[in-house]
Amino acid sequence: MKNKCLFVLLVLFTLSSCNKSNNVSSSSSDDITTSNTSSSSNLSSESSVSSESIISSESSESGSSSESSSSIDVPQTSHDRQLVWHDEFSGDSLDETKWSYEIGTGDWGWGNNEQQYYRKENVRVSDGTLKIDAKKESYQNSNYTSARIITKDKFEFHYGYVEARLKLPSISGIWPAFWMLGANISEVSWPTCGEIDIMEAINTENKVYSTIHWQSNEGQAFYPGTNESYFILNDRQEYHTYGMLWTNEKLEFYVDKTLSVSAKIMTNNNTDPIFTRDFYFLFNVAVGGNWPGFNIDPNFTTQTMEVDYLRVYQ
Ligand SMILES: [Ca+2]
Repeated sequence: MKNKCLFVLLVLFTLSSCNKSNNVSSSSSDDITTSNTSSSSNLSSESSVSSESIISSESSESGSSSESSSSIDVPQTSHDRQLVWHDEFSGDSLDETKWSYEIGTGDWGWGNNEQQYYRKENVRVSDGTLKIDAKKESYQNSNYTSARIITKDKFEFHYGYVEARLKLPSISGIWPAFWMLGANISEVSWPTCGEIDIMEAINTENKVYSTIHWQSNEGQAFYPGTNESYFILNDRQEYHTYGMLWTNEKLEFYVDKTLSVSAKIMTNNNTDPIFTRDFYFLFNVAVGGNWPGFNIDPNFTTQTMEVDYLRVYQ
């Protein structure tokens, strides 16, 4: 749920429309039905993560693999998937054949009243990981800097199993995110393009959120709400895997192979089937904003989101 009011006509959406609580919940929309479980099932570790060819990171936390996989189709189907795109962040700079930078403050703080200025300088790649550094430093008219990178026009896709291994910052005012936007955003703007938030976290909460946003007849809609779409993680500053299984029927979000949130996509209705189209990835770390608020820790100096890999299987 980052983003994006910047693309929205003010006459239609005020800034507050980016606040989930003010918006139309998908519970009133029949195009998306959902279930939300905190720990219903595990992905077997052999199935989705472990392509033997990828060994750059010791996936020590491969999740519990003992769970029977018969209850969901993820293990069986992902077992047959092939790695089609990935970044292991193994070089010494960001691979710009895969990623582009978004620079500046966007409009209205990227639609969220975010306080940071995004710069290339806040991205580092070293020791096999990507680092996005949010810093307390004055630049242009901002008091903080950070970075936001996207795969728009470089890698866009739909369907498959996606997984990133992340370490997240945790301090009052911080807002790291691993998410996606519809590739047609330039033509139809947000939220018509659709948004898939695979992982978001704010402040020092022990929660990681997964949410989808789209345009409904009533305006911006999203699922689930902030009160129910999270997964409890007491150590988000440590590495965890954040996965998403995307089929023509549903989006399922996983933390360490455990199902967190599921949203069923029904395409045989009168709603634009946006989640059956191409999306692109984004990583960013915002400082302040409508969702985390503006109580930024005065001791904030540098906070880093670290990414070991991002992999897509189809
Ligand atoms: Ca890596």
